[in-house]
Amino acid sequence: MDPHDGMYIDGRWRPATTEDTIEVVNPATEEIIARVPAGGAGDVDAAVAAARAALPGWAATPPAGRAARIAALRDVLDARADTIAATVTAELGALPDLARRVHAGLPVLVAGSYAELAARYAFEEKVANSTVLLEPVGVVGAITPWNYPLHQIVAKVAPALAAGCTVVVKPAENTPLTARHFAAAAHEAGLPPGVVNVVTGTGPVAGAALAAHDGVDLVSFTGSTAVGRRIGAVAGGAVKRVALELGGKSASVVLPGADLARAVGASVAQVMLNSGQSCNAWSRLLIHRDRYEEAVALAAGAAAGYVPGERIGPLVSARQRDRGAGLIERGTAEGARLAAGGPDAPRERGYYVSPTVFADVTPEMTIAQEEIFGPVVAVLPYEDPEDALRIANGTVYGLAGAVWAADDAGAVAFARRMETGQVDINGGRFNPLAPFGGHKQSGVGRELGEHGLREYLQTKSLQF
Ligand code: TXE
Repeated sequence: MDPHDGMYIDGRWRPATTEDTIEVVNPATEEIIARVPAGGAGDVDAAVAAARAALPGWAATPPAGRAARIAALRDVLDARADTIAATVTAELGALPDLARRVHAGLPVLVAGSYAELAARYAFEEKVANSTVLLEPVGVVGAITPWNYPLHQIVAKVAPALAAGCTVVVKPAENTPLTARHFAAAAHEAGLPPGVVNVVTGTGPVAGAALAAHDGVDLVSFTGSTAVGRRIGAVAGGAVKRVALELGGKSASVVLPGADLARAVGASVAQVMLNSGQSCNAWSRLLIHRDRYEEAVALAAGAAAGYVPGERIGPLVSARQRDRGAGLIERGTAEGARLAAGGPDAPRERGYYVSPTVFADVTPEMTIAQEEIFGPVVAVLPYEDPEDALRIANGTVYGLAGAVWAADDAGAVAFARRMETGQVDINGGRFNPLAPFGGHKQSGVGRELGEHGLREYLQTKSLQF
């Protein structure tokens, strides 16, 4: 059976139990490129049953054996990177270079990091007269979004496998084709049947069924705060483990003495990456009042360089495009000044939004509080570093951020007081082992590295 005709359950491709389908649309052309089955509760049941049946064998596989399979998965993902990148371009709209470097490349790094971690991790600890066993939590329900379609899956599945858990993935509606490539890669990597299962479907049907399923021990969700709250409530009610990676409204804070041009250029670039559809986007740029206009001009100039269709792709869907354009209109209506871009569509076809920079933004405006998930930078002035800290911490979110200062020590002192899960210091480099996740309403739990692995482990202590 062609992998694009069914669901991956118990090590094989099989037809869905429903007749419903989901249309997959290319956001750059607005054309329907595929239809995939919209799985129902029956498909989720079958996938969870397969994952439960596979659990004892996989959990009992020595860590070195699990590490070898994860390394094989990394190798298959690496070997198929060009095909995966082309699929991400087709269903997400990511430009080819970004698709290859980040969308296809990053998961290879992450899978590799968990192959290494599984091999060397101490799944037993000594605590005085006790031995603490770190055991797999069990069956994981992974509900993932479309913004980094492969990374979001691998960032959950790789640590789950390293821990000895088995997994049912419910990928986002917009990007099921990348998820299928992942399933095919897991198969080719020789993971035993049932260890990894992929059920395509809608959030309210397949996603909700998975989150509420009695056979699932841990729900790991990445997506909107609204859905995350609901999943958290369901999981809490069932006394089930839950990890939530939700929205953000991260601040890039440029302190006096920092290299302004470098800080502004890098901050705009960070937001424009993936057309602004990153939960860690530094969508607020905080600048000292003395250099505010200079920074606005730099940001506007940088944004203007992101020509839609050439240097920046579309948003994933008409819905996301409309939401972004609506929030831009709201910004103007609430009194912010457009320094670049605006709500008008920059191209005739495709769900593009113009790279936009807002000046004269005050902390209470909607565009300074709500996640836009589009190529929009809000530049806010501050009076002094204490004021900057108040503004930076003044949202319900706390996922990421950046501090730019004359030296690292000054930036670190400021970063220590930020209510957020990850801060880049003077343009830090990405580290796939650094824990990623939210403070406040940005979520619960961490992904990546050892902290990401621990989410999938539960402890048992033996007293001697
Ligand atoms: O997310 P949803 P959407 C934010 C971002 C974006 C907004 C809306 O601000 O503009 O969310 O995006 C599944 N039970 N982020 O609507 O609906 C759904 O099928 C169980 C931030 O796309 O939360 C998909 O697989 N599952 C973000 C996943 O949840 C349900 C990434 C995410 O979709 C469900 C994406 C339900 N009732 C959006 N309803 C980040 N943190 O990176 C939906 N789903």
